[in-house]
Amino acid sequence: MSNVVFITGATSGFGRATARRFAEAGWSLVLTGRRSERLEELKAELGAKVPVHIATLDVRDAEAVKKAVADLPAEFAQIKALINNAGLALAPQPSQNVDLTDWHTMIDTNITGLVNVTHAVLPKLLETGKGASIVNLGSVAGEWPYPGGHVYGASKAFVKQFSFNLRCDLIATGVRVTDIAPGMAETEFTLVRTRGDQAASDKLYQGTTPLTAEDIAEQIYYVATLPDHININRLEIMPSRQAWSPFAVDRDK
Ligand code: NDP
Ligand code: 8X3
Repeated sequence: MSNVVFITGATSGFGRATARRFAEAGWSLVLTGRRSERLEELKAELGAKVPVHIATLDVRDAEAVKKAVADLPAEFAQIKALINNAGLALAPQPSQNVDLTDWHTMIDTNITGLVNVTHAVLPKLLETGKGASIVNLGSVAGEWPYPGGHVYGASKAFVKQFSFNLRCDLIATGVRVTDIAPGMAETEFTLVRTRGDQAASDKLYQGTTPLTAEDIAEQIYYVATLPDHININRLEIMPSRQAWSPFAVDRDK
């Protein structure tokens, strides 16, 4: 039987590219996300190559997550890798101008959602044991502050620390945990963050060379397929053309 990877947020960006990368290597795919049509499209694309199971799923709904995992067909029930990728940023404006609902949506998706899926899938990974992996999508924003990062960055700092703490508990189980922390990557991420402003998204990536979804999918595949005795704790990846800035200083006008 082939290895099974369970991917959240497989309808776009890193998640979709990761589905394609694991399919290329012959893994069976469990693909989840809220947009059913996109899941159907991906199943139509990859289903000829490898077994594909799709489940329309909002990671914020703990009961639905539990049910999606409980309802996995037998052929997909022995999970070897969990890719906790579903996530989003909202409201790039300063904290003082942000709607509370946007903060809640980021917390509910990036923190609660990731925890919901981890809790539901963990027993399957423990059954697999040696060589199983949890790959969590953190961000450079979880390590480095920037204006407008507010709850998004804080949610990704949670992802980092949760990943490290999981490692402590799972040390003797064979289940590995990695926090992958990308910098600027061109996906639908900025379109979501700006609520559909294609011009703003294009402008952000214009005149530079952002990471691609495929770049990150390759890193995810790499950490999940290393020899069993290796655990990459955290992988922070930026485009060569991205780096840090000096500290901001407020001066008298
Ligand atoms: P995309 O917007 O292209 O993809 C995000 C995915 O998350 C979609 O498949 C979306 O599916 C899914 N998603 C969002 N909310 C939910 C939800 N409530 N339930 C289930 N699925 C959900 O962005 P990226 O591919 O760039 O982002 C993937 C991850 O990588 C995110 O966690 C993001 O924070 C992180 N990241 C992105 C970076 C970037 O610059 N692009 C850099 C660093 C980290 P659907 O809408 O169908 O539910
Ligand atoms: C997404 C990358 O730089 O917008 O996590 O925070 S960044």
